This record gives sequence, structure tokens and C-alpha cells, in this order.
Amino acid sequence: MTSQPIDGEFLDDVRGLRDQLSRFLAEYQFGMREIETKLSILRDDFEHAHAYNPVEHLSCRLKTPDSIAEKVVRKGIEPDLATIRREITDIAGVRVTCSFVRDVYRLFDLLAGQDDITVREVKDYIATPKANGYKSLHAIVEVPVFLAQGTVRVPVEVQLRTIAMDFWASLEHKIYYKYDKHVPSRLTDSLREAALTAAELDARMESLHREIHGDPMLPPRPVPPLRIVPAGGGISHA
Ligand code: 0O2
Repeated sequence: MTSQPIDGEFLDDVRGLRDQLSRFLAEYQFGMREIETKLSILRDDFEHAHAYNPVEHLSCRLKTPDSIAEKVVRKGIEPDLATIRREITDIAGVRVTCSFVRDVYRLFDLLAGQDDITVREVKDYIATPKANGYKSLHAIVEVPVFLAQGTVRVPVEVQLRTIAMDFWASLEHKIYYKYDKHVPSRLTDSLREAALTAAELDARMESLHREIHGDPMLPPRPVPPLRIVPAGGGISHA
């Protein structure tokens, strides 16, 4: 069989599409980095101010083109970038694992309260867990990204949860896919029970922690008054 030479115009079209997609995904990547930086700064600031780190783990993921395509089909939306931009808000995702439930809400409030952040949607699966036992605080936040050609506002899905919730969710996720989404009822029952045990552990650990350390994040450690030193010496604490 002889292969046909590839048409130059067709190749240009394919390259054009590839470039468009990679520019499209880059914006989400930048937005994700902005949110990751904001959360890392909050974590480091807490560490300095309270000698306490409320964040156990911070991770980011960008949806793959395949996963975006799968969601386009599942949602039955038009497969063009403008529609995807409007309808799919979890292309960029940041997951924060906190030590305690209280930290989840405090961290989220601190992020949501920042001047350049707009909260588009909040799903509180901690206050109202899913029927299978899943718990997490989900939010779609919009952050500005300053590009050479102008500013774009990028939606990022932030998922905040405790270590116990994260442990549960990652096991449930594995089971869900192992059984190709048809998990036997003895396992779903067992998972629901495990979710209750995880919640109990969260409450117990938080109460123990408070008993030993008090409330580590409130009130803040007093900051010594600033002393301005002569030019060249910068600012120092008295
Ligand atoms: P990935 O790879 O983690 O991103 P939609 O966003 O339209 O798909 P929904 O249900 O409105 O659907 O979104 P929701 O409730 O905000 O949940 C989206 C994400 O939360 C999922 O992303 C999971 O990461 C997580 N999640 C939600 N429910 C469960 C659950 O029951 N078990 C586990 N382990 N995780 C859950 P994706 O897109 O599924 O995958």
C-alpha cells in the first residue's frame, strides 16, 4: 500500500490547533500556579506567625486533553474552546490536605478573602457529605493571570480536606475504578462506615491537639513594633 503525501494545509491546521490548545492549557497552568503560591504563602506565614503548619500537603493537577474530551462528551457540550472555557471549571485543580477540619475552613476563608480572588462556587461536602461518605470542601475560585497580551481571569478548583478525608477518598477512588464504577454493596457499606470512623478520628485528633496546644491559630503571636533604621539599613523589628 502506498501512503498518500500529507497535505501541507492540513498539517498547518493541525499545528494551529495544537498551538491553540497548548496556549489554552497554559492559562490554566498559570492560574494554578498563582493559587498554589497563594496557599504556600499562607502556609509559610502561619508557620512564622504561629509556629504551626496547617497544611500537610499541597498538590496541583491539570486535566489532560483526554480527560477534558471525556468531560465534554459526558456533559454533552460543544467541543470548542470557548464553550469548554465557560462550562468546565475544573481544568486546573489544587488539592490541599490540612491537619484538622478547622484549618480547612480557616485556610479557605483566608484565600477567599484575598482582594484579587472571586469565589464562583462552593460545595461543602464536609457539612453535607455525599451519600457514599465523601467529604471535602470544594470551591471554584477565579484568579487573575497577568500575561504579556493582557489579563485573563482563570477558574481553579480548590479541594480542601483533612488527612483522614484524603485517605478515605484515595482508597474509595481506587475501589471505584477497580470495580469499573460498580462497587459491590458490601464494600459501599464498609466505605460509609469507614467515612464515619475517619470523621470520628478527625474530631478526636483535633480535640487532643487543642488540649495540648490550645488554639494554635488564634490569637496571632504579637508582632514586636517596627523600628525604622537609617537609610540602607532597611526595616527591623525592635
Ligand atoms: P479528578 O481527576 O479528581 O479531577 P463534575 O465536576 O462535573 O465532574 P461534580 O460532581 O459536580 O462533577 O463535581 P464535584 O462534586 O465538585 O467533584 C469533582 C471532583 O471531586 C472529582 O473530580 C473528584 O476529584 C472529587 N470527588 C467528588 N466526589 C468524589 C467521590 O465520591 N469520591 C472521590 N474519591 N472523589 C470525589 P473528577 O473529575 O472525578 O476527577
